[in-house]
Amino acid sequence: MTNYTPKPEHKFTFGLWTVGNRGRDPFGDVVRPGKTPVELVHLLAEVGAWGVNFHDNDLVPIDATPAERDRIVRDFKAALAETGLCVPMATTNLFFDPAFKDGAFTANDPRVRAYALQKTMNAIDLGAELGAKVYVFWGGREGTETDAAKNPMESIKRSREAMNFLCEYALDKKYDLKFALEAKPNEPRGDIYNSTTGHMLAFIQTLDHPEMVGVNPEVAHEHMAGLNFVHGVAQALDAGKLFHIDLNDQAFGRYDQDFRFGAVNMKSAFFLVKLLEDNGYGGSRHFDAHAYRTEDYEGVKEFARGCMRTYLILKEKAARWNADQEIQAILAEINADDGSMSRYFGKYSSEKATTLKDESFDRPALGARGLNYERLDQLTVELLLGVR
Ligand code: GCO
Ligand code: MN
Ligand code: MN
Repeated sequence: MTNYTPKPEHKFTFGLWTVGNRGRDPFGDVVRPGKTPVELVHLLAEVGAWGVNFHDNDLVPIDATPAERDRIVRDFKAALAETGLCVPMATTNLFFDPAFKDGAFTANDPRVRAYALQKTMNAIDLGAELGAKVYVFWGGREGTETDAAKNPMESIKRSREAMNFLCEYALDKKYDLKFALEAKPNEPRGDIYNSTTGHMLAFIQTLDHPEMVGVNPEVAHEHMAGLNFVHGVAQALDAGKLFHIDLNDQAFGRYDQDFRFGAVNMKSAFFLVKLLEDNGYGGSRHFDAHAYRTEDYEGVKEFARGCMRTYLILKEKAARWNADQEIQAILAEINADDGSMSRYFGKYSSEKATTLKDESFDRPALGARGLNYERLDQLTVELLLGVR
């Protein structure tokens, strides 16, 4: 029987804003009392997390004096030292303050754009001081409700200029930091720029320092867009760009629900964990989610424990799937290759092209062959349901 206790090597992390979420929504007020960052670090240690992430203002209020900042950071460091938690990732809040109502790096007002750069440089300093190695950018307000308001070409240029400036800043300061860009199709803006992980991957290639910039895909965000998250993450892995990941869950077609990992789409959560584990993903497993609004802090701990436990159960299921003889026999059959076609694959040559054009194929036989995917999927379902 496997032990599903989280350990440091699993690299499970939570943001201060996740377990610290107080349940406010557009229709109702907070339902849980506030906890300080120090209290949240202790809560995370109690449930067995490895690391804690934060936005600048989750830790230091936006209007704190330098003396207050220093005291808060000192207390936070003491809590980290006491509990053994680390800070693998930090990020900037560029969405809450009314100054950012029209965006940060893409706002039409140049003073807002300059303030956003200043705020981000200070937040990068804070993250680096606490040991963060990944810096996330989520531009929740970088978008429009009406395209009359902003020129989309100009917005792309502004986003690029901001990322280039901040890459140079991190290099100038000699921080050991990589950037991870997080896409979301909408919410809070009507439409957000670079709306999917695929858009972000293409955008990164246009930057001055593409090597230090990757992605932070989030389950809920790709599902909001109706996309297959596993495929998006595979593309990021293939590009060597999966620097971070936001795990949660979400019913298709809904607003951003931020449910506990695996709470809704069990099968896609399984194939995601299998993808990450089979391919040796070495980064944080960050849960960007929060407890139901119905919960008190005991429920919040249940939520956090549940995210990690489900991940570990799915990891065990993935190992079982890889070891299951019947499943593997079907896979072997599906991928059978007698080598007779190998001469046509790989690098192009005009000779290859000519021989391939002369080859004859039994098209009806190709189409008539049953592939046994029904059996394969049912075996997967039974394995997940615990009867295999
Ligand atoms: C959201 C986003 C955020 C970001 C966070 C880190 O939908 O609100 O997922 O939670 O991940 O701001 O940059
Ligand atoms: Mn989100
Ligand atoms: Mn997120």
